[in-house]
Amino acid sequence: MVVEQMKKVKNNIILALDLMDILKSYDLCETIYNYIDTIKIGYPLTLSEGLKSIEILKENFDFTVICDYKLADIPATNEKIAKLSYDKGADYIIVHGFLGSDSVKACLDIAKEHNKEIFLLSEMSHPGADTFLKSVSEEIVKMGLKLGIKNYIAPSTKIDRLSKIRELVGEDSFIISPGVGTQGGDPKETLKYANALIVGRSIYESPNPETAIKNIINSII
Ligand code: OMP
Repeated sequence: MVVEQMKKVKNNIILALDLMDILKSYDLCETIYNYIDTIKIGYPLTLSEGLKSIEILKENFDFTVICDYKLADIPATNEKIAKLSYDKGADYIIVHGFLGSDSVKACLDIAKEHNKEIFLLSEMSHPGADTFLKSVSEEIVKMGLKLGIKNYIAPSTKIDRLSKIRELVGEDSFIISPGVGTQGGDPKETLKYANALIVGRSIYESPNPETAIKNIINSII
C-alpha cells in the first residue's frame, strides 16, 4: 500500500496551471518559478496541447507535478489514465472518491508500480458540490483512510468542511486546498487547516503574476 504523504510545498502555494496554451504556460512558469515548486496540470492544458505539456514543464523547471484529471471511472479506465499521467511525469494524480474503493484502489496500485502517490478528492469548492457530494464526503474520507491514503483535497471556500476533513484525517495527512482568491477562499484562514493552497486564476489572470504570488505570500506570513 502507498502510504507516503506529500512533504512540503514551497511557500505553501501550488499553481493551478489552467491556461490552454503551452507557450503562455511556459512564460508564466519562467516568471514564477522562484516562488513555486509545485504545479497542478489538468484538462485545460493537456486537452489543448497534449500530455507532452507535462514533460515540457517538468523537465524545464523541475516542478513537482500534480495531474488533475479527477479520475472518476471504472477501475480499468482509471488505471489507463493513471498510467499515462505517471509515465508523462506526474508525481501525484487526483482521484475522485465517490466512485468507490475499487476505482480508487486501481489508481493506488498504479501509483505503487510507479513509486508515486495520489490525492483523494471527497468534496469540492463550488456551491453545486453541496447538492450531492457533501453528504457523502466524510464517508469518502473514511474510505481513503482505510485504503491508507495520506493526501487529500478539501475546499478553502467551505472552512467548516475543510476543518472537518482535517479532523478526520489527522495531522499526519497532507491537505491541499483549492478555492483561494477568485472563488472567495481566504489564504490565511485556509492554512489553519490545510498544508498548501491551490491557486489558479488569481495568479495566471493577474496582469502581474509575480506580484500576485508575493501578495499571497505576504498575506499568509
Ligand atoms: P482557481 O479557482 O482559478 O484558483 O482554480 C482552482 C483550481 O483547483 C482549478 O484547477 C480547479 O479545477 C481546482 N479545484 C477546485 O477549484 N475545486 C475543487 O474542489 C477541487 C479542485 C481540484 O481538484 O484541484
